[in-house]
Amino acid sequence: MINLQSKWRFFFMFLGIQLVVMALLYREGYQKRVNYFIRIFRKPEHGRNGSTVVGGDVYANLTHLTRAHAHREDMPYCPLKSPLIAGPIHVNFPSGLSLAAVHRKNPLVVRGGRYRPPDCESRHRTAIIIPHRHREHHLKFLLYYLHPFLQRQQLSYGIYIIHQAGNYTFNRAKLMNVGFREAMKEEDWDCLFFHDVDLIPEDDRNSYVCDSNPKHAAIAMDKFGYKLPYKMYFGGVSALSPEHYLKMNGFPNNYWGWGGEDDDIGVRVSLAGMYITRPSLKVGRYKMIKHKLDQGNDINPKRFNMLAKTRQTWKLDGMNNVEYQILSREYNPLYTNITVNIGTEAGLKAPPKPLPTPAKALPKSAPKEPAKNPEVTPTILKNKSNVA
Ligand code: UDH
Ligand code: NGS
Repeated sequence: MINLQSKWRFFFMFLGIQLVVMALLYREGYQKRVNYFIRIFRKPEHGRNGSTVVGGDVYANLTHLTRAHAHREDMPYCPLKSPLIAGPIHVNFPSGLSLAAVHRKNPLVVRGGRYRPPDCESRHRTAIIIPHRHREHHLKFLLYYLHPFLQRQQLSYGIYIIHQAGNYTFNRAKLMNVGFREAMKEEDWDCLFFHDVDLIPEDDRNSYVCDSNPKHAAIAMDKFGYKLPYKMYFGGVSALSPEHYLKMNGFPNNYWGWGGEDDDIGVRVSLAGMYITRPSLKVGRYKMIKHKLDQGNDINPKRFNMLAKTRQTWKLDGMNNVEYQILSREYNPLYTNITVNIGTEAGLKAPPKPLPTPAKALPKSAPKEPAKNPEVTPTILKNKSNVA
């Protein structure tokens, strides 16, 4: 029979255990422990190859980083392998996320979406180039994950959004050419990541640093069952140094609409005497934010014919003939937003309009000079007539 005394003994033993557990939680770091318990109860995600991948919070490890001290000159180089790297990242898309909240989570990111590790001199300077139009919702999520992902890798980095103005057919590859030139004007980046807005990296060991040859980073996407869809696939996310980029004359300017431009870029790599490198399938994992084909980005019916001619066209079309007009450059807290008029197949300037018939003559109040390209309605014109 249990008497009153032993009841109290049990009670104090229970209390003692509670105190020990609480002390352990406190000592080991609250965040880390909570994550650990969450992971135990979360349903594990299964990779296609049977491997179980359980990701952690992309913001774990970063909270202790504080603002840089004034004398950056005496700072040591960052270690070869960042101690902040933790492997798989848990990616989900919670409703109600705002850019302001992403900004609050990333207090060390400065104007224009720039970052330098506060406690060491980074060994790498990486620019992220994101082609964009009407995907603000995706951009928010990408920024939420990409900023801490890059910080964990102890990179000096900048994020550039290259926003196609107007409603004319989208041109992903030409926007990348614009991004390359405009980013290189600002800083001597040693690596450029060309990054779709809807792809979220799921493992921070996927290094956002260039290789000795062009790298295809998004090799294992969830929508392809975490496998490469075909051997020459070069879409989604790729990384080139400025030397690689110029050696292959950049990307093609003439793929308007969906499809084929990434294959053309892949072919250019080998035509320029280089080859594609890739991370492992375990590390090059991405989750795609699901969406349908956008308005203004119809499937390009000419893409197969164009692809068949890449060997003849790559030296004639690319960085050496890219024409565009910068409409604005904004240094937002989380990214640099470059809005650009890339024109149409007919060129930067629209073809001349037929003269109005007398009956339809313009009213006197009409502007004397029509807009240069009626497809493009610039809302913000800060750096006018910046034709590259
Ligand atoms: N993008 C935009 N706005 C657009 C179109 C494309 O921002 O209107 C950018 C964005 O960065 C996007 C990238 O260009 O991630 C690639 O475009 P995409 O996402 O449409 O291409 P993806 O091949 O998806 O990833 C296509 C989905 C349906 C294709 C069906 C054809 N079989
Ligand atoms: C190929 C396209 C690529 C595209 C890839 C994946 O067929 O541009 O599919 O598409 N090439 C051609 O059309 C010539 S996806 O499944 O992401 O819609 O990137």
